[in-house]
Amino acid sequence: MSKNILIINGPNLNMLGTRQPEVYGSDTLADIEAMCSDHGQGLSLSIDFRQTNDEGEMVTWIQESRATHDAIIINAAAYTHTSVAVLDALLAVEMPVIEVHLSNIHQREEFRQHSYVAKAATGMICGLGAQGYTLALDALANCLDS
Ligand code: CA2
Repeated sequence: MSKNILIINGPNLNMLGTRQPEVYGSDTLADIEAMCSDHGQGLSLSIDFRQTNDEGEMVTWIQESRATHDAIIINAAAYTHTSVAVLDALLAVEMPVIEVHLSNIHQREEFRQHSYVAKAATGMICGLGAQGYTLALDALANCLDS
């Protein structure tokens, strides 16, 4: 049976492709969703791709996923660096979590170099742009298989 993967995108990622292409690339979030759906099909993973600008909604989605999904890929965007609430929710679901960032957060401002999400993540991919999402799917296919 195919596994259900929840892909969560945080605040402002709905603006991808419209500004700062030198930092975040020129793909829109819809382009990345299409890439993930295609790639997921090849791995027999079913993809539930979402974006929110609301921290509470993100926490609720993570909590609910326990009953409905097998693993999470999360680009929590700015909440990565600020949200203990998102961290606590991720720790509570007890399922594989892959953290993704389009940019290399370790080459950027100091405040972006700390991630609360990392504490709950099985692994983290950053700096590879949209490809980070498909690499995260590969990692999960591997990890859910074993
Ligand atoms: O590199 C990433 O994926 C980030 O998670 C993106 C976040 C940033 O706060 C993190 O430090 C790193 C920002 C997403 C904002 O995306 C925009 C895209 C286009 C125009 C404006 C914002």
